[in-house]
Amino acid sequence: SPGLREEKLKSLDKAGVLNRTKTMDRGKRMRKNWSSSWTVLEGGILTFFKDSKHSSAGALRHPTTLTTPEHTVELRGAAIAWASKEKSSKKHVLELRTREGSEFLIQHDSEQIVTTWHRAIADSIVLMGSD
Ligand code: I3S
Repeated sequence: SPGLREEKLKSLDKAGVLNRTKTMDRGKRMRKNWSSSWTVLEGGILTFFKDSKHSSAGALRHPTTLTTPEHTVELRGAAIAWASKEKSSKKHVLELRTREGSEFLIQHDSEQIVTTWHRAIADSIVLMGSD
């Protein structure tokens, strides 16, 4: 039911600081520009905020950056996977491809943190479906 799906999606909500770069914009390759970003997963939408300067653990919504999302990614029809070595020399890198053919790399030096995000994003994608 829709209510159960919403409850399941809500259980996957999370927020934290990640390193990220956009590498593709609707099929067009972009120059990498890694930056640290306050990142929020909420209701099947992933939002990268502009800066992570004042991030605080525990707050899902981040007051100072709430108004400045840099990228909003609708996870319906998206795909997430561990990035191949050719994509980046960094460790623990995820590759997120959107339905529109954009691509983001997501990274953190902590494998545990990246693994937790991987699961939450992958589970959200399944719940959002592809239709
Ligand atoms: O895919 P690339 O070109 O090796 O990515 C690197 C560049 O984005 C580099 O910036 P400059 O092109 O301004 O030098 C970054 O500093 C590197 O971090 C990028 O490589 P990694 O392997 O870290 O994703």
